[in-house]
Amino acid sequence: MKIAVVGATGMVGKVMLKVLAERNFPLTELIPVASEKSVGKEIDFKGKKYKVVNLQTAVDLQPDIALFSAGGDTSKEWAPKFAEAGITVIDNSSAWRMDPTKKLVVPEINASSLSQEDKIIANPNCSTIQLVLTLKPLHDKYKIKRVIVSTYQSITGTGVKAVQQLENEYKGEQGEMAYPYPIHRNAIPHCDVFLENDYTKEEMKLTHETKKILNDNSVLVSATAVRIPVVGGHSESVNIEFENDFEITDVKKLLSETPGITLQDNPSVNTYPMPIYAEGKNDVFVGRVRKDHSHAKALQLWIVADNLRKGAATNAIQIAEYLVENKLR
Ligand code: 11C
Repeated sequence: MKIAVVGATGMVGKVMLKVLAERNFPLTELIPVASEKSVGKEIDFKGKKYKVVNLQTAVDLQPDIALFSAGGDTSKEWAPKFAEAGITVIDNSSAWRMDPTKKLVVPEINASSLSQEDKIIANPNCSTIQLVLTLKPLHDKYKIKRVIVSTYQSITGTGVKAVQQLENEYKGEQGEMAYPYPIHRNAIPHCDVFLENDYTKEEMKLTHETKKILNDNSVLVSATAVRIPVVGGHSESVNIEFENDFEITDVKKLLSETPGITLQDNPSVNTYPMPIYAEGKNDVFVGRVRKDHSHAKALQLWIVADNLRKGAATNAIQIAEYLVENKLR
């Protein structure tokens, strides 16, 4: 497999390279792709050096799969060019996610819908992936009516500029701002841009993408997305209202048996997921699982995952692994 990583010098791109190496992806050639200013730079991958190329060179080199993480504009312009050249694109931006002709894939849930004809495959938003992986087994068993989610999102979701802003503020230095307010010692209830309905785009991604991945428009989702000065991962406080009755022991058993989820839930010894411990891990961590005392058919829980791994790079590479294993590429 010849694999191109588009956006190889970016935050997610670097994690993609790390995850490809860790998982021993069956790769015969790596094509790191980045903007013109990085072309010619060398990237170290599994002890070998690879030169960064531009997008057109990457198309000409004919990789089998291109993992895109270079922003929506680059994806909109270049994913179709790669696809036309017969290259399968797995795209981490929001450019194609809600396009009805494109699949939005979390492999544990809906990889089986993929076929050879899918040339541009969308990777969901980070905060959606960890939510939907947890919701899916619960929806199958108890039928979800409504989800209320509040997120506590890592600054790495915004990118290097945000990490730099936090570092500068921590050291008391002036610098470029990624956010309209200080992030050090703060919580900013504003991820991505505001929309006409006064929700943010990040919040509406949680609504729309969840419905698409669960393949059920009847599931209602209302979200509040908050940026906090954390780097290890995104956390989510989630309230889920079901159609059917449930037992808390059954819910915990179900979640603990779900591939991709690690249940960390033992209040008596202070066991619950936290981003500092999720960092660098591929799983989604679930804890604080309890009955909502204010509603007989509602469940309350807490979900944490490394947004650069399962929320981005790992999920994309799992899609690539599925394509290879099933000879769809
Ligand atoms: C964040 N979820 O943490 C974003 C980052 O739609 O792929 C990824 C944005 C996207 O702000």
